Amino acid sequence: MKRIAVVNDLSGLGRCSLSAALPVLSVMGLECCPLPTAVLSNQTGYDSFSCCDLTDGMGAYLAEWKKRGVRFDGFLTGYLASVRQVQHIEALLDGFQTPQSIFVCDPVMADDGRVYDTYDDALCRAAMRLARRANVITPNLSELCLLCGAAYDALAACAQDGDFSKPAALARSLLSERLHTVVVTGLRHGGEISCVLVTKTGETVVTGRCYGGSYSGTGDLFSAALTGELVRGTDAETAVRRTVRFLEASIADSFRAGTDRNDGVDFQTHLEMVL
Ligand code: PXL
Repeated sequence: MKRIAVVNDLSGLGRCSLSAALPVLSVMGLECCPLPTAVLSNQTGYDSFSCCDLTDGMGAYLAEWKKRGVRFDGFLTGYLASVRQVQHIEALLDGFQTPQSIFVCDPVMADDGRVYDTYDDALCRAAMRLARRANVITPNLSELCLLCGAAYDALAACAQDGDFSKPAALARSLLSERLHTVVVTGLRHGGEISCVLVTKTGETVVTGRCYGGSYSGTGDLFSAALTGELVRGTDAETAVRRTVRFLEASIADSFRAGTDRNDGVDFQTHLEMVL
């Protein structure tokens, strides 16, 4: 069975991070091995939360994995709480990444042109360093701009009109021998939301209907389903199409049910879509 190491937190409520990756990758027939960065009562969008930071334990955790001689076919990283966590992820990659494995990095840093409050300059630099080691990245438009040193506003205005030529060109400029796939996510225009997939061989826009605002955990569900597909050997375009359909169905249900955005989306009833 193929095995994927997923570095993320475990949040008791919010259907995000490891609570999203574990069911999705398991249903796909893959072994999801969590490297938890923190345990929270609920994701941080709610009014309050408890958090137990596990950074200090990450080194010993990895040392045990190394002792066992475990091999991974894929790696997935997302939200980062500190530069020290990035250093542990780099140790994970140093110890286990192979030419055959796929590292998918969701370079979480910003949204709507604003860097998240919890990301200072040092953490952004570390997140970008990590993204440079990836084979696949899934930035939103704000993160793409940070990765490329580009200004956000003009690009966002074009994207809102459904013109994705500039994000596609920026994504292409990031491709390297190692980084072969960039998926720019969450491009809203009119009543739709698109992803732009850029690979060495082409560009594709995949569009779904957009329901309501943004829901907790959708980025984590997206990166988990995409990673699972790519590790299973699905081509990038099919992988993105299936992932977008899965998210679209899950978000549609939550929208119709009036689910609070903090509670995440009703993906559990659509897991057969990624079986
Ligand atoms: O889904 C992203 C995410 C993951 N983990 C925690 C979060 C969030 C988003 O707010 O708070 C703890």
